[in-house]
Amino acid sequence: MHPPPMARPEVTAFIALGANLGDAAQALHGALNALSWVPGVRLVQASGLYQTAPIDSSGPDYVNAVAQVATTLTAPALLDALQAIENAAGRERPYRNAPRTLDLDLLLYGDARIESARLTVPHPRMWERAFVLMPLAEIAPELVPPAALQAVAGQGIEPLR
Ligand code: A4P
Ligand code: MG
Repeated sequence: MHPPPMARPEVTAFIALGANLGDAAQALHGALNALSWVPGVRLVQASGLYQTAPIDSSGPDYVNAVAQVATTLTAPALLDALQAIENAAGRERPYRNAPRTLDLDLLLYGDARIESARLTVPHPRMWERAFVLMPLAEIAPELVPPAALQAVAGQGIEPLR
């Protein structure tokens, strides 16, 4: 008799969602729904949607949001799931920071620090970006010091009406 496999403990992770092609708000709603169906991922909460000016990027305004999940997946397995959802939404990658139908970035995975070829966590640019920090502060204010929000205060962002 083998003992049953040990269940992995749940880890709290935060995911940034962004889109600026097609019906971006619909893409984000679809992504949240898809996330909630990934085995080993539990959607805990999501911020509202924000309309944001492109940063280091071109094209129409973005729609951005942040989701909190609890997951038994490893960080690389969670990234696989995020990329599968991006691909199912028709994501193409003609060049870096190209306009996109859907971008899902792993911001935080518990308190893990990861530097591998395909994954850097915490997300290296998150503290420079109002489109990440404002929705993150909405759902997890303890993670975003006021000074961090102030540092990105000049960037164009408003709740999507
Ligand atoms: N990768 C490494 N670390 C991570 C991580 N923590 N989460 C690797 C997700 N992916 C990570 O990503 C390229 C590679 O990054 C992946 O293969 C993965 O192995 P990608 O999604 O194919 O390309 P990308 O999105 O163009 O690059 P990246 O680096 O995610 O871009 P950024 O820096 O996130 O910028 N302006 C507004 N207003 N709103 C936006 O959402 N987004 C960007 C993208 C630029 N400007 C924006 C927005
Ligand atoms: Mg990305």
